[in-house]
Amino acid sequence: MTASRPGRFLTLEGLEGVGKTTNLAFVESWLQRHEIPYLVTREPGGTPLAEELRHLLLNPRTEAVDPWCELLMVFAARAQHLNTLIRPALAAGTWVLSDRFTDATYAYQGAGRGLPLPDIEVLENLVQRELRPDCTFLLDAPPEVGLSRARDRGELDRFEREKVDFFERARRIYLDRAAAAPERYHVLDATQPLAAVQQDMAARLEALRP
Ligand code: Z5A
Repeated sequence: MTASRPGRFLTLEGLEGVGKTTNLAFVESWLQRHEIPYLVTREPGGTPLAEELRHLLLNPRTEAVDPWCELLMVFAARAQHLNTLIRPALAAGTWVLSDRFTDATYAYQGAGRGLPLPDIEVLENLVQRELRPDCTFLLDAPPEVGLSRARDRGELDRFEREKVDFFERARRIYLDRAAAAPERYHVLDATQPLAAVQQDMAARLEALRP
């Protein structure tokens, strides 16, 4: 995966409120300390057009959103993000750190909405071709942990309004995918204190250093 480009592609995944944003700042400070050029981005989003699509995806609306429409919007945003931001950065030797990526599509549109995983894989291959993250940190916790953190924040987005079993299914897929490709995923117990989570992350980051 890394043979033809010098930058590393790292992603953070997990249910809402598990600490993706918090730990992203930790990875960022690790990259700064090691003087590695990097950019931080997120999905859906990462470019002005993809951020507009994010807004359309997350905002609660009265019209029911068809799951296929949701899936295609996610991949439309991803195509823009990948081709205008991520690929050029990796080619230039910049490490890319993304808050969520395609694993979230398997979890939310696949397990959550019930769309067939092989159809998601078709879109993944079409849009991404060979590109996959080099390392994915999966912050794992029962849905109640993150949802209570998210609910403390106030206004809920369209996904945060889903019931707990939607998130249970999403969590299961995340863990299944991680178990199937342990060389790519690093599962972290997000119920631990932050210091313990980050100690675990630092060890994995050291292994990725050029
Ligand atoms: N989505 C999709 O459906 N399909 C896709 O393909 C993609 C995305 C890419 C984007 O939300 C939504 O898009 C997402 C799925 C969908 N659905 N939702 N909801 P997002 O990623 O922007 O938002 P989020 O997942 O809801 O993230 P978040 O709420 O910002 O949570 P977080 O970043 O994981 O957590 P945090 O903000 O770092 O931490 C939350 C609080 O917990 C904070 O006060 C921390 O200080 C605290 N915290 C964190 N870790 C700990 C530990 N270990 N102990 C104690 N307290 C902690």
